Amino acid sequence: MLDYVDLEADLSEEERLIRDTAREFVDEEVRPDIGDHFEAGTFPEGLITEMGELGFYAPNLDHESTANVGERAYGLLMQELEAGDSGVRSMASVQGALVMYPIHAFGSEAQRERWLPDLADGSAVGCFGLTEPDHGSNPSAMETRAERADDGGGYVLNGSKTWITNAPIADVALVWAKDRSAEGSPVRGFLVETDRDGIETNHIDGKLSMRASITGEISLADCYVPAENVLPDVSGMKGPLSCLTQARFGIAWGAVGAARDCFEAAREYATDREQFGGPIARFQLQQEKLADMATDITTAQSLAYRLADLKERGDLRPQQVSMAKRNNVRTCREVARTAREMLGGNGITTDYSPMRHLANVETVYTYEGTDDIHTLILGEDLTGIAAFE
Ligand code: TGC
Ligand code: FAD
Repeated sequence: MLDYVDLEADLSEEERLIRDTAREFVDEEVRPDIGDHFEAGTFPEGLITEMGELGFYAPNLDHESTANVGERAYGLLMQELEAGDSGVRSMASVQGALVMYPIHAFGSEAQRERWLPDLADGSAVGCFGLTEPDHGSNPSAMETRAERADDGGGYVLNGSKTWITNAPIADVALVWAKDRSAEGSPVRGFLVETDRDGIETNHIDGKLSMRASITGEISLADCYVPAENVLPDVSGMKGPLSCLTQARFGIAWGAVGAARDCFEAAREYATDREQFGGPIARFQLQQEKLADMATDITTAQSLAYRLADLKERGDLRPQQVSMAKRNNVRTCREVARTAREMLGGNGITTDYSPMRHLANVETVYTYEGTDDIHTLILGEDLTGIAAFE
């Protein structure tokens, strides 16, 4: 397995254990039939509780229901899951970074008790509703709104969210909406149980990317939630954007895993496949591709390791996460394309992983902030001038 600058040497026993557990899980439970799920457009739903039992949801949170491991261990977990499929890492990202993290960071004690144990063991599934049909890259323009209910104690939600991972199978949706009852209508987070009246979640079909992942819409029509379902400790865009920083950190690691899986498939194929009387790996053109891929993956992985160290000591800035998300997903996209090419005609099938990773990475390039948006976040950080306004 590619580890060109021996990063393995610096791993603790705990980090190796988590990485090896995730690698074994992917080898035994994901690889054998993920190609079939990708073709069928289904998520292997049996894995949801299995991943919970293995402690794969938000193990980096400090809570009695989670493992409380370090950020590098968490990153290694995301790396191994995405080496299997981006849909599997997405499952863990959404549940952990986008639902459990905000409940842990901004929720009440009652919300933590109600949801964290069930989300941690996979007996409940959560989803994160930020994107709307008319507001993707600019969520602060969202139209979903919360108004005080007549009883004065709760809220009534109206609006719609789209492209929401796991919405159709979720037990709880964390819906971000503008609170019209407060001065300036700040964005607040609402925990909406999906069996309430007034909420509907519909499946989005026809995806040609991230096919082994469930995606849906959320429609809210006069959906009542009691006041105790509002996340009490955050108000404004900082709430959802803080969650995105957590998930983008995981994606920066995950992209390295998918890229590594493509590289390994290409290296093995090039050594086995014979043309012109010998393995194609003997041709300098093929060797250059492998050398470029290995170098780019190693660079991306080094950035991910550095990010984890900064996060561990509390010094990580969102803009640094943007740099890593942008760079590592770009690397993955390029590596997947080159690996697919090296596999020739066989490379376009689900018998090999590169084309599946290549299709998935189009989503990863777009969600959690498009490549363009991360470019502009970096541009603002480097110049002090925001391009968004
Ligand atoms: P802005 O005015 O810049 O900031 C508002 C407040 O938020 C703070 N902040 C952040 N905090 C933590 N992490 C970040 N990344 C943060 N970015 C900003 C900021 O300091 C400020 O705080 P305060 O205290 O001063 O109020 O915010 P803006 O509304 O102008 O946002 C700008 C922009 C364009 C960068 C932002 O909207 C953005 O990132 N857009 C991209 C949208 C996006 O990424 N959507 C993702 C949806 S979820 C998803 O895709 C899940 S897929 C998961 C899966 O399946 O794996
Ligand atoms: P738009 O914002 O309309 O962008 C279209 C194009 O315009 C892009 O190329 C973009 O880079 C470019 N663009 C936009 N603004 C600028 C600018 N200022 N300067 C230059 N170029 C610009 N969202 C959730 O809330 N929860 C989820 O769980 C979730 N899961 C997802 C799962 C999948 C499979 C997919 C595909 C998406 C998911 N999303 C989710 C939504 C995702 O975050 C959005 O698709 C993404 O933020 C981009 O928004 P958009 O699709 O509306 O594109």
